[in-house]
Amino acid sequence: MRSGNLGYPRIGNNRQWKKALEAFWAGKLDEETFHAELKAIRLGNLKAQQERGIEIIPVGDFTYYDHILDTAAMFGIIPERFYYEGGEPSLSVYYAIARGNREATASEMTKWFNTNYHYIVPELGQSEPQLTRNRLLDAYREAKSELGIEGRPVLVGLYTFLKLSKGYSPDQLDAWIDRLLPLYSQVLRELEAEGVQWVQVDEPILATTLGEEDLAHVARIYDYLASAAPGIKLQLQTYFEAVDHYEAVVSLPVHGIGLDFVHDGGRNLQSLHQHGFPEDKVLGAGVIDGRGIWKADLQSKLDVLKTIAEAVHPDRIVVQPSNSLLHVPVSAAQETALEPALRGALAFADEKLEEIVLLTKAAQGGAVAVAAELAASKLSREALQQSESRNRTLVHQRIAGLASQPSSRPSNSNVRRDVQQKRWNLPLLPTTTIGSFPQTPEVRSARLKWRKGEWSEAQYETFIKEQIKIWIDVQSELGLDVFVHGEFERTDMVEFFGEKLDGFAFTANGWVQSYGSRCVKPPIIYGDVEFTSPMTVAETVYAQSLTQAPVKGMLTGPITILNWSFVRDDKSREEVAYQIALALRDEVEALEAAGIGMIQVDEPAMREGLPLKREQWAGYLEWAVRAFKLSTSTVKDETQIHTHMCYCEFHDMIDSIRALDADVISIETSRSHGELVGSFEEHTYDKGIGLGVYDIHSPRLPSVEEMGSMIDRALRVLSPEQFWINPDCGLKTRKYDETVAALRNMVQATERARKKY
Ligand code: MET
Repeated sequence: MRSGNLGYPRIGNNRQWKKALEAFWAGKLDEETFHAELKAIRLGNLKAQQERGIEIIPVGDFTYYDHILDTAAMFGIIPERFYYEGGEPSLSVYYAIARGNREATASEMTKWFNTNYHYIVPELGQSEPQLTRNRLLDAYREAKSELGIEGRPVLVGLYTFLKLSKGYSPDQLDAWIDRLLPLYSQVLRELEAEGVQWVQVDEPILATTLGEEDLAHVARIYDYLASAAPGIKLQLQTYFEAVDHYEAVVSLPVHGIGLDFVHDGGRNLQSLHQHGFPEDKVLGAGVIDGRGIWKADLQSKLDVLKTIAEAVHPDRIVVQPSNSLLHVPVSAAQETALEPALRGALAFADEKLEEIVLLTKAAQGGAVAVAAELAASKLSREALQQSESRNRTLVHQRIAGLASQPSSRPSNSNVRRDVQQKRWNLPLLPTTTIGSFPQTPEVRSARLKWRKGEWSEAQYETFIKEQIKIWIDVQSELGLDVFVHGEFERTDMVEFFGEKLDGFAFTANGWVQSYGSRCVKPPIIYGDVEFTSPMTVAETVYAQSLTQAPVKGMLTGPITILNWSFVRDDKSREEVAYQIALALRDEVEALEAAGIGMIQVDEPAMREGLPLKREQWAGYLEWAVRAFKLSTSTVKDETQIHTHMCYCEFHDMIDSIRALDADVISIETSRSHGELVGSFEEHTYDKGIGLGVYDIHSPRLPSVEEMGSMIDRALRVLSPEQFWINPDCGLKTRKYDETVAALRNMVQATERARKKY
C-alpha cells in the first residue's frame, strides 16, 4: 500500500494566505511581492506533506481564491461584463469575478457540496472557451524543480465542472461537453508531454444522486479522455458520499478510482465487497476523515483496509483522506492551551497525514513496528470519552425526556400575527437589518485589548455600550422600524455562543477557508452542551432601553451552531442538535423574561447540513426543524420569532421553512440574482418574509432605484402585508459609511414603495 493525499489547506498555518490576499486587494502589496508570498505558502504546503512521508502529493490544488474559479479562468470562461478579451485573465479580472468591482457585480457564490466551503459559480456561454494557461503544468514543474516532488496534478473533472456551472439549459449539456473535451485533452496532453504519470481528476458529482443520462455523459467524457492522452493515468476521485452506481463508475476507462470510506454510510465498502474491484485499477481508499478533526480509531481503520485488501491487491491500494484536507485546519500542534484530554484527541491536516503514513505502515505488515503509536492513539481517544465534559448528567436526563418537551407554539401563526401587530403597530413593509453592524478596526482592537487583559471587563462593557448607542442613534436617524443592537460583542455568530455554553472549545489557530480569503475558526463541540447563564440579555436590554422601537434579540440557531462547528463523533448529530436547542431555549426564555419582544434565531446554515443524497433529506430536515422549534416554542404569542437563512434554494426546502413556524423569516437573496424571488411564483408562503434587497458582500453602493426594483420584483409574488425590507446578512464586514449610505437608500426605496402599494 502507498500513502497519498488529495489536497492540502491553502491558508497557511497562520493564515498567511488570507493576509497576503487582503493586503494585495488593499493595494498594500505589489503584484510581484504578492506572487512571491503565495509561492512561499504553496511550497510550504508541499513540504509539509513531503516531510511527513506522503508518497502521492497533489499539486495544483493551491489557489489564488477558489479552485472552481481557477478552472473557469484556465478555460477562459469569463462573464462578459468584465470586458474580457481572451487570453489569460489578469489578476484584476480574476478577483473582480470573485468580488465584483465598481462596474460589475461578482459572480454567484455557492456551497461546495455539503461543506462550508463556497465556490464561484462559472457562467458559461459568455466567452468562447479556450485553454488560457495550463496551471497544472506550472504547478507540476514548480514542485519538481523546487522540491524534487513528482506531484500528482489535480484537475476538477469536466462533468463536475459543468454541473456546477450555470448559463446553459439542459439540452445544451452535450454541446458543452463537446466544447470542453478538447480543452481538457489539451491540458492532459501537455502534462503527458512533460512526463506526468498520474492526474487526479475530482468528480465529487459522482457521489450525488445521478440518473442514467448523467452516467452516459460521464462514460462519454472518460472514453474520450482515455484516448486523448494515453500516457497519462487518471485517478478518478469521488468524495463526500458513496457512489450509487458503483459498477458503472469503477468500470470507467481510467486507471484508478478514489472512494470515500468515511462519509459513505458504509455503502462503498459494501459495494466493493459485493461487486469486487477491477483488477487493473488502483483504489484510492479514503479511510481517514478529511472533514472531521478527531483522531481516527486506527484499529478500526486497519480493519477496513483489511477488508478492502480482500478485494484489491495491496499494491494497488492508496491510503488517503476521504477528501481534500482543505476542510480541516492545518495543524493541531499549536493548540497548547486546550484541555489535555481534548488536545490529545485532535487530528488536523498535518496529524491526519501522519495517521495516513502510520496506517500505511501498519497495513503493510508493520503493525508491530508501530504498535506503540497505535496504542497511544487509542488511549487519547479514550481519555476524552471518559472526561467529565462528556458525562454531564443533567444534559443526559433532559435528552432522555425529550418526548415531553414542547416543540410547537401554542397558537397558530395567524393568531400570533394579529397579537403581534397589535403590540408593535408596524408600518407596511417594515424595515430592519439582519443583526450585525460594521466591526470597525476600533471594535476589533477593543476586543483584542480586552482578551489580552489590557482592558478590564468594565472598560470593555462600556465600549460595547457606546457602540450600541451609536448605532441605535443611526437606526433612529435612518428611520428603520425594527432595530438591532449590532453584535459588536461578537467576533463570530457561533463562537460567541460556544464561548458561553458548556461543551465547546476554541482553538487558537484552527482556521478553515469558507470562501475567498474568508476563514472561519469553527468551535469544537467536544462535550455535552449546557446553558450556564444568560448570554445576550445585557446588551439587548441596554439597546432596548435607548429606544421605543423594538430591538430584536439575536441568537444563532441550534442547527447553525451544529453545522458550523466541528462536532464530536461519538454521538449522532441529531442528539447534539437537541442538546444545543435546549440550551438555547433557556436563552430565548431569558430574553423574553427581560422584556425583549422580538427574538431572531438565525439559521443561515440549515441548508448546509443537507445530505448529498436526496433520499436522506427528509430525515435530516425533520430533526433540524424539531431542534429549531425546541428552541423557539415556549414563548408567548405576542413574542415575535424571526429567523434568517442564507443561500437558500427555497423551492426544495419550502416545507421545512414553513414548518419552522417562524413569524418572520429573512432570506439572503441578492447573490442568487432573483432566482429565489422567482420560486415564489410556484410556492406560497404566508408568514412574514424579507428577501435581502442588496448584496452586502460588495463594496458598491446600491442605488434607490436598484433596491426599488428588487422590492417591485418581490412584490409581484409576495404581498405587501407580509413583506419586510432588509439587506442581506453580514453588515459586520462592511464599513460605517458604506453601511449608512446603503441603508439610507434602502429606507428611501421603502418609502417610495409604500406610496405605490
Ligand atoms: N445576525 C447575523 C448578521 O447579521 C446573521 C448572519 S447570517 C450569516 O450578521
